[in-house]
Amino acid sequence: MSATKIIDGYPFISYTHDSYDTQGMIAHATSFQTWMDKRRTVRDFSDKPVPRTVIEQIILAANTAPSGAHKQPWTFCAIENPAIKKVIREEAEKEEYRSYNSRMPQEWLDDLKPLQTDWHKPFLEIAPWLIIMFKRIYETDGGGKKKNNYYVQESVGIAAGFLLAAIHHAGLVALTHTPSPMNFLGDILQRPENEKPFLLVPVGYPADECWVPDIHRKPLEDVAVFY
Ligand code: IYR
Repeated sequence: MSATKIIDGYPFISYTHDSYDTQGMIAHATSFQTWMDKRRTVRDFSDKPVPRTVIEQIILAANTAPSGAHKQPWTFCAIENPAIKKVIREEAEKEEYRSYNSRMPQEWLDDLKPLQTDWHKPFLEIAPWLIIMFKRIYETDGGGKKKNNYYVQESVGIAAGFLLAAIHHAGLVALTHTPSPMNFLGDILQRPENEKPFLLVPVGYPADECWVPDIHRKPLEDVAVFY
């Protein structure tokens, strides 16, 4: 049991966690970096089932993300029902067809060519699970009074990062998919007015034959400045 004390009327617990000597720290930091660098966004999914308990643990890991005033302004909808996945695919493809054929400027389409994406989204039905993150803009108290959450975009973005790391850690793969506009997700899943779709993440195993673009990550000197 950790020590507790009351500060200004609020409970605090003493905090300790694992730390390492310098060599251990370098080894941990380096091996984590190497392991994270193996994560890839995947579009070729297997339909092999993934147990619900794994998805629950992944969501609970994402739920550990820090958030503005610890409001945890997110809802994770986990979908394995084929009928719901089918409707989501149909609606997403309608929007994506319009995007690829009239909404996205040529410059954007050119930027996507190396990824070879198009409006077809079969993974929305093939992947065993779709996790859809909703951001909760506000909460309502018992009397129906609205209370805005804080730093919602940042908080949900961090939770999405944790989610992707948890999926990778479980030995599964994911795609960060943002059909645009994606309001149809709230309608299909009958989400309340205070929730807006943030990110659609198909989760599963990679297909037996799975190709990903030969992309490379920027080197440290291009992404970091030390003062
Ligand atoms: N939402 C579309 C287009 C798309 C946009 C970006 I920026 C990407 O990195 C990838 C795709 C789609 O999902 O195809």
